[in-house]
Amino acid sequence: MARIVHTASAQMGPIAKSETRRDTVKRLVALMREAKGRGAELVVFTELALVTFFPRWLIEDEAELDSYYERQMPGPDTQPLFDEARKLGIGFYLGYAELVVEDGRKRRFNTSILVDRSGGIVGKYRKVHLPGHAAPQPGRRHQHLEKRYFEPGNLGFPVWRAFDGVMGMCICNDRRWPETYRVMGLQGVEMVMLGYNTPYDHTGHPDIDGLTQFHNHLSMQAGAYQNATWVIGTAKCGIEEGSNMVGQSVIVAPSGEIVAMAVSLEDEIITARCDLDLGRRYRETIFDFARHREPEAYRLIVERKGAVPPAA
Ligand code: CDT
Repeated sequence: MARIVHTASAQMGPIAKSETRRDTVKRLVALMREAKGRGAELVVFTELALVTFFPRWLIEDEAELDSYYERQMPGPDTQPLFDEARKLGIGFYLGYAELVVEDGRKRRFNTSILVDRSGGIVGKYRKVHLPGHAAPQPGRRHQHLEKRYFEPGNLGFPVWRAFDGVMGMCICNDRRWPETYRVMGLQGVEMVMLGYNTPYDHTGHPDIDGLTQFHNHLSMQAGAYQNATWVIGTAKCGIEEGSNMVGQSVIVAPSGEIVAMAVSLEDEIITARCDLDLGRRYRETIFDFARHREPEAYRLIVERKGAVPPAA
């Protein structure tokens, strides 16, 4: 029997600094309802979906910084999302800033969860590849202080059996790294969900920044194709507190083809009928890892670090 997951990407327009979490959750619930109305059984929200992208500022007051984080999930403000999911019978991916006491200390992670159709948490992922800086950079209009506000994720790249398939998660900058997809690909992932907040000026080099949209799609399409997996990429976009962020949320098939793409820079639902068996024809032929990967060769190359002799 075909394993079809009707999936939605719920792109978000800007979240103002002044917007309350409660109001943002109302927006998420409205998007969830629209996704369900269009036949989706799984909706992918964005990275840090509950608040404005606060790493763009240096925040020195700890109480202010803490206010952007969730201490429990669900908590009082996010419970309506879980209640609605259960009522509608729709699952979701949600990105948020997580504050926990672990190993006897306060720890901060850029986190996502996967929730099933009954409102139960299936799995949690913590962002591994943190971009930006730990200290403010002089001369930049907007900072990108993820290395200051988060620790690298300590949960690896697990996959979960859910929605009749093998599901994986990553977050924003992770999508640019082949290791992200390959570690999940080696575990047989069939759908990778991710959210992103990508300012157009993220490198500070105009020639690279001019390719922001291209690189956004390139990384997700390559990750999908090379690992025979669906990739659902959901933006927070538009001009948020003066920072211009890329949209073009996409649903990418295991062929690497984009099958749905957002066209606005606002809250917008896109959907696709994702056949989880579509990856098989790649996994059993060109990307049959068991037959064609050469782990021994990779190991030798890594061991011979300096294989290219330094110039005389
Ligand atoms: N949020 C996030 O990870 N954004 C990065 C761009 C910032 S780099 C300073 C991204 O890879 O899209």
